[in-house]
Amino acid sequence: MKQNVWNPIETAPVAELQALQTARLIHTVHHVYENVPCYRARMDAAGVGPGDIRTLEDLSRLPFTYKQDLRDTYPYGMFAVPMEEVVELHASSGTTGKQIVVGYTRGDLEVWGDTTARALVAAGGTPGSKIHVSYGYGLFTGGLGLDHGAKTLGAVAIPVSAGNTQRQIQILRDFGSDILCCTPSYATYIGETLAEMGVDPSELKLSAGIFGAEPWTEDARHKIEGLLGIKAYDIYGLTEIIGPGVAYECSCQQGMHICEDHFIPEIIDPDTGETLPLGQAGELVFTCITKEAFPLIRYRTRDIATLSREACPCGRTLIKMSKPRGRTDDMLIIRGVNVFPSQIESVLFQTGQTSPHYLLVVDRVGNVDTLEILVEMSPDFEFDAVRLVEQKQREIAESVQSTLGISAKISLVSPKTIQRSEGKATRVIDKRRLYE
Ligand code: DLL
Repeated sequence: MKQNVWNPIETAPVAELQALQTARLIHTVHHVYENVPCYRARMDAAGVGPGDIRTLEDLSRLPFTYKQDLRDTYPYGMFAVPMEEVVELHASSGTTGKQIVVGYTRGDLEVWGDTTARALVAAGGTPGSKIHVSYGYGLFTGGLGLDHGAKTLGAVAIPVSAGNTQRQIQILRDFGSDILCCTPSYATYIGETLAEMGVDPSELKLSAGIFGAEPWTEDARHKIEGLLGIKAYDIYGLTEIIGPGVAYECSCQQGMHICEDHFIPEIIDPDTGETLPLGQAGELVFTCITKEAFPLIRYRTRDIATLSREACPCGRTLIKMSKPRGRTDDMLIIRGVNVFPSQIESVLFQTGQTSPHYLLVVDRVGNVDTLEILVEMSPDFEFDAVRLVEQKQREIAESVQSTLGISAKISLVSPKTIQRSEGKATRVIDKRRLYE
């Protein structure tokens, strides 16, 4: 099932790719050592000079970069070029702490456009396709990231940005959008609104969606595909590395291909920092090897995933990453049990008659952690029948207990009571943080 690819490097022999990575890594290590005081100091302290990095194996000799480093050098301390060469800035606030700022040269924007164009082509995009971008425009990288890709491809960017959902649907229908780009939670919201407005998905030209910026499950994929009548593709990225387009899915959907000609991935044990073999789950770490303005070395993403070099039927040779299970800092520890919100989402989908909308409320009563799962029932659920509600709550509690090993209070709530998201959904309220 060979597919169209945007850039021939996507299907290059691995040896060729690795030779390219090696040359680019050597160049970047010199670049950061000469231009970023933080890297020079780190490398000096670790006793590694740029001349010591000659092969891909040498990468592990370099020190890690942490989000805290970017905060400590806020706003421009990690920039590796003078501001005269920077043409765009973006920022990410994250859920906690000071925001970080990233910059792009003209060359960096070309790389970014190329990587997101790969994602668009992998989802069936061609020059002339209408790309409806409902990721937020502004300092968030989602909107402009896909926009750069659409223009690079020669497709038509429709910069709708997030919000005003009924208008989104009008534009989808009237403009004849082919590919929808937004977060999976917003795609669900758009799909539900479509149904409420009585618009049949067949009235749209939409064939695919490119959804990312937050974790989502395979069940969520099927739900969105049904609501919108499309094939749903995953896309991964983070502001610090470039934004969306670090990795993207092809139609085989056996993982996301990492643009490893630009970003070298590693998986490490988050506790020891030790590099783990392919296939083992751990923290994703990226090294940028072509960035000019903001090249990060061994950046700790905190995302937990696996890597695979298994041949992909699409013909791409780029290494694949699994859907990130979540971030180490999103992982909840409830009475000593580690659980990611996405694992709870899977259980909720499997119990049926629930909608994809839920909220986890974690608290501490006395010295004991408590978990309450608010979950919306689908509109066809008979809410008035108390016995049915109690039975469903018990059923979900038992599934959570048997699958994840934690007890939780389940509260079924009526449809449309959990707030909808136009960007990244808030799934957790951890009240324990208030006591820290
Ligand atoms: O979310 C960039 C982006 C925009 C990616 C649009 C895809 C589409 P940040 O706001 O810096 O950047 O957040 C990055 O979001 O470290 C992951 O934890 C999470 N994330 C991004 N894509 C995915 C995905 C953008 N496909 C953080 N699946 C990352 C799961 C994702 N988590």
